[in-house]
Amino acid sequence: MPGILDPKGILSRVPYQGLTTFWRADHTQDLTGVDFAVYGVPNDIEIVNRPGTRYGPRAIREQSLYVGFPGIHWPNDYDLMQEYKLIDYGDIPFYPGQVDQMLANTEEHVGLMSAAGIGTLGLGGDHLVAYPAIKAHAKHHGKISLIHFDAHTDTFESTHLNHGSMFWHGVQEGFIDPDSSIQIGIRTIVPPGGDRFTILTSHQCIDMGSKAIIEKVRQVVGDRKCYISIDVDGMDPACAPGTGTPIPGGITSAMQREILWGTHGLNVVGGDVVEVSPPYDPSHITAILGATVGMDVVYAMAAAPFRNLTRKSNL
Ligand SMILES: [Mn+2]
Repeated sequence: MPGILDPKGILSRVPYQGLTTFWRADHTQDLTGVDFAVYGVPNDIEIVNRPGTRYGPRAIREQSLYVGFPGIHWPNDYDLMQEYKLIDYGDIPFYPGQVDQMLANTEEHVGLMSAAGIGTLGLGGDHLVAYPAIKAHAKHHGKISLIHFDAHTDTFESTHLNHGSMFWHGVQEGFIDPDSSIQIGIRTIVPPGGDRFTILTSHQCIDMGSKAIIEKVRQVVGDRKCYISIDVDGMDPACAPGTGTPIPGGITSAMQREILWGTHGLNVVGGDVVEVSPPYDPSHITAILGATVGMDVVYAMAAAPFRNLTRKSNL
């Protein structure tokens, strides 16, 4: 008697039951009436250190079933799934090892979503998967301001696109505006030219505290169209051990989340959670964290003024 025993459908979200999609969203590529779409890009072949992020999207999806159960993603006061249409688009298709195909297909699929007015959340995959997604959004929204969490700036000049050079390429190609972009949690060398971005090292962040960081983010980005890219290695390896290039001395997951809550009201067009590498984390805590901050990004997209969304109810 499911209708009687479970009038709000809460039991259908029991974490260990049923098929796995992100946050139990419907798996479809039909974009009709969709507000937000989550997609995976299981790519990890042009990285500079340890592989494994190809398993990231699946692990984040699985752990997302434990996040926000039974429907409220604390500290938000409403169930996003009840108020808006969120879908799990599935993974972007590409033949294993074919990075050019991954880039082209990601750009094309995210482009379709962006053109339909949909806010996107990408699940990496290594950080290169952010490049085609931002490029696709820039085609519809114009130059993008980046809110980038990472231990590394990923602005290294290189003839090749990889997970440490893609934001240099994004600036060169003109779809990322470094002057209205901010990088948070950095604790590795800043390459020449990389300082056009506003940079907060992890140690500055710890000194400043979340409120001052949020103020800085809002000041740098303003009301521009922005994209939130979360490399989980921006957080300390104690919080996110399952990643390819961990650097000790990062911000905490608590600070990461507080900063994301502080992005409500900014014009967030899309975002991603990248570099979750399950083979290095048998506890799955990194994937749980990936799902948690991923949902935080979706809630931030729902609060973007340009989207002008109205909730279905006043829950
Ligand atoms: Mn990165």
